[in-house]
Amino acid sequence: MRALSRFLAACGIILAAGVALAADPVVTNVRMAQRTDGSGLVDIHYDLADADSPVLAVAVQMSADGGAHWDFPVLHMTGDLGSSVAPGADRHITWDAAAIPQSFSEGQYRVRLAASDRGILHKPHSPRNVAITDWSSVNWSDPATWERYARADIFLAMAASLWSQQYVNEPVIGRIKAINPDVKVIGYISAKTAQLSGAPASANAFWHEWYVRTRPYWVYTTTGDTAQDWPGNVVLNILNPGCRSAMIETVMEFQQTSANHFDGILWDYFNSALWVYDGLTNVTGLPDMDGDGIGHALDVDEQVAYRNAEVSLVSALRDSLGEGFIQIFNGQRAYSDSTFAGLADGLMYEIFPTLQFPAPNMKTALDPTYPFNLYAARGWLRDANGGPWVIMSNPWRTQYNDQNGQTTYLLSGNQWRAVAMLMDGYASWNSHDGSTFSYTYGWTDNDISIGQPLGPPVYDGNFIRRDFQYGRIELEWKTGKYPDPFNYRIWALGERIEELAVPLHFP
Ligand SMILES: [Ca+2]
Ligand SMILES: [Ca+2]
Repeated sequence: MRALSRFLAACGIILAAGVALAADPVVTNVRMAQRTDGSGLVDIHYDLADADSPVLAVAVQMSADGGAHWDFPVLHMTGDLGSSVAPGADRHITWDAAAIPQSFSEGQYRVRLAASDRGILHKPHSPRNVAITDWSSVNWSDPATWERYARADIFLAMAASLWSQQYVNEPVIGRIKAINPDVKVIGYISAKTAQLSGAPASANAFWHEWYVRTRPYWVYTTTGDTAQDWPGNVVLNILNPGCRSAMIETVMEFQQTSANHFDGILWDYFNSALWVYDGLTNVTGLPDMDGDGIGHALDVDEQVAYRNAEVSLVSALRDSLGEGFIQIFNGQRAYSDSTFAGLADGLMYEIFPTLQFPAPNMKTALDPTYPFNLYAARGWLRDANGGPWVIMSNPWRTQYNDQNGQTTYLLSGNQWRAVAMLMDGYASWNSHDGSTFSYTYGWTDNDISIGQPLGPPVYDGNFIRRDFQYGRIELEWKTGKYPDPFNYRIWALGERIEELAVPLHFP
């Protein structure tokens, strides 16, 4: 590669969440210079200080365009980077730029360092395809939590958690955004039920208020029982405008009075007809929203009214909280109803790709000739708010024996990232803790940054390829079916940085 020295510039940044009595890490005096001995080595020096932390996590970020984008691949760097760097003057990183297989053009290269005293590595990623789905109970007062969640581009949180009494005066979302102003924080809201557990005054503040306000609008069954779609979740009569108003006013009130202001909400969820879990044991009869004695599943008029009510709910929220308030839909209606999807800023594909897509499910999801493929669905969505966001999430756990005979867990986030890189979606990582429907925080074991896509993916027989500024992705079909639908390889500057070809995985 060519001499870089003319183009190198350096700067330091601080990434730390300040709390009283704790000292933030400080990076200063960042210098970058290529050696003149013909080795091609580049030295990066910096000073690192933190009054009360013996080790810091330091991540390198690079820009090839003078700092406009920080998504240049960070490869072949050794020295004072990683999860345990001691503070001190003249910390030193060596960048063996000559070891990078592909020559890269001259540009305005810059480096910056992100230091964390919470052990979080703020590595670059690209394209903007990283999501987190966490509907569990999280300690939002922990500064490490703010840093961990700030790494995502979009984060689906449980609205009731951040709107609980505990955090009514604690601007958690603001603290996350202080670390990453670009992250979108989206709150989970039920589109059709209230939880019985919200009844007591001691319950979660949001779910209690939701329960109280929607209590007049419970749906009953054809035998007069309380209708539920899931154990403990009472079905609400969204056909009634009063019910929709109660739901939306509750969202508005918490959005305004809480210290935590979401960028938008995730509606969970919209189907073309009411879905009821068939394992309910303590409910008799069939849900009957219009009270005509005909159960919902058999009542065509009621299903039409239900679909219209979903549209009314979305429209009313938009009227109340504005065009700029993001609305993401979970549920299968928007996966194939382009008009309805046109009301959404984003879609969540839950248990991706097992819902919606006919066998072989993953291959169908990426098949341009399938009318409801991911590219098509993305094209139906609104983009006025920075989206669209197509979020693929799957908490199920898959394991296999790798090339060393060891049990290896498949990170579905890594697999779906390959999909997201093809169709400009967002892969959600998950902890895969083994429990059903456990949507909990997870992160990749391999941060990847190869810049922006250069064009659409190219299909060639069993292969799909897409080129990026600094690399490419190659996907090769296997069964086409979850959980092992394809092999893939991701390259950065001519170097293989990730590969999955079960049982092989790299790195
Ligand atoms: Ca510190
Ligand atoms: Ca009915």
